[in-house]
Amino acid sequence: MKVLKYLFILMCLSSLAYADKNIKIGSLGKENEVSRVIKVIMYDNYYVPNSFQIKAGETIKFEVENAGELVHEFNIANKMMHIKHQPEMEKMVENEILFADSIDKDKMKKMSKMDKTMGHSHSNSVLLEPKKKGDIIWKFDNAVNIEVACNVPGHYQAGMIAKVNIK
Ligand SMILES: [Cu+2]
Repeated sequence: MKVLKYLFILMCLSSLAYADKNIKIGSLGKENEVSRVIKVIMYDNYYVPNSFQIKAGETIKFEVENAGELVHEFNIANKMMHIKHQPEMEKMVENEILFADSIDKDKMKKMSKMDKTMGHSHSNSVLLEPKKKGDIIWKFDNAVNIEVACNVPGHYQAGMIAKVNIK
């Protein structure tokens, strides 16, 4: 019996990992399909609101404002994608593209010609300097483990995460 239980737990764990890797996080939405606008304010290091209730299939326009004193990201993904994205952000810091409170956009453009990851052009993300605003339109699929998070080095670890509940 013990072995069976162990096997069952193992199967659950591996299917979870599998689901996370192949999960659909949704897709870039179209302006004319927007069913709801949600205003989000980013502070150091949290979001207001800090959770979102979404209906599966809904297209949301997030109007994001950075009211903090640091650069922040509004990135819609699952945990695994966030963790994967973090070294890219670290590389942007190392290459002096991303600073605590600013982004060197000229350098970002130049570097992205050599290394695509340096361009930070992800459809599921907006990266904003303090006092800047940005929009992101996202069509949500019925998915689990979706979270909005900031992957500027240290911020995810500091808890800059907003839960997304899709029903
Ligand atoms: Cu942040």
